[in-house]
Amino acid sequence: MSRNTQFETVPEDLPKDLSEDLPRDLPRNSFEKQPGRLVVFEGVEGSGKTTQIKAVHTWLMETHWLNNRQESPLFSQCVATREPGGTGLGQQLRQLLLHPASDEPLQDRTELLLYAADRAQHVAGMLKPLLAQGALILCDRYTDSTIAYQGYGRQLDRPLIDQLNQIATGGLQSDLTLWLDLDVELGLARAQRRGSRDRIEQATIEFHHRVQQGFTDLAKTFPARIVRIDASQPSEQVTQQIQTVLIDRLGKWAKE
Ligand code: Z5A
Repeated sequence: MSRNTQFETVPEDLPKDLSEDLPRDLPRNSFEKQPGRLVVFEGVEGSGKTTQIKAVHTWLMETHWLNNRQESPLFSQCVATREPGGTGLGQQLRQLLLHPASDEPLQDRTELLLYAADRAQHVAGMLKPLLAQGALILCDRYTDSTIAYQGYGRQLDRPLIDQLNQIATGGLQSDLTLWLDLDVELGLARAQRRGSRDRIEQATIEFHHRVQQGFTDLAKTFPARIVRIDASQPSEQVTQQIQTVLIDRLGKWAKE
């Protein structure tokens, strides 16, 4: 998908089923008064984050939360972005992290710091300004990925990771995290069907299982923020699960 772009067009093939259930009795907030919201998609490789962000964005643009044809949409715009690589500098860091030019091994702490640098640039340069303008942001990975990959996967010190996440985000947390839960082997098989594997996809299967354990533990620890989505279902059904969660959250946010 194209990243960091506001999707201006409304495609023809919208999933319309659930949008009819959207509540119509919203308070007339203008987005000058309403803060933006950060919705994060997390999960193992190939769990369908990119596919779902695209589908959910398309659906949201047709709803009254965002549709500019409505009198007062709740959000000023909907922006899809990702980590690593949500900014210009971030794209260079992403290249270093996933497709390094040199054979020199990337040390675990170097990897951690590069993800933190990408996040610091993303949060201060893009996420916070957009949220201040009342945007709804759909972000492919955020702080939980660092806990799952560098904490559980690389087994780096958790207090160090929490501290770096805090420094990089300035305390900005997601309003909602959708955890696309999928069996590790299935996800890797899906991702590998696309062709060449990046540096992290080439890690051992034990590494990927530890990452999955990380997401499982995080979802148990933060049940209000992290919602589990069954990502083993066909794509359209995964989208419907996400729509159901979002309709509930958007309704609550509209009343706050
Ligand atoms: N990382 C980290 O270590 N620490 C951090 O702090 C952060 C990240 C922020 C980013 O890579 C890497 O950085 C990532 C974690 C690490 N590790 N790796 N590798 P990325 O952004 O390139 O990759 P990814 O985030 O893992 O995403 P992905 O592999 O591109 O997968 P995805 O976006 O979740 O899935 P997809 O592209 O939507 O779908 C994959 C394929 O499956 C595709 O062919 C789809 O058509 C298909 N698909 C999707 N949904 C379905 C369903 N429901 N059924 C069947 N097939 C499906």
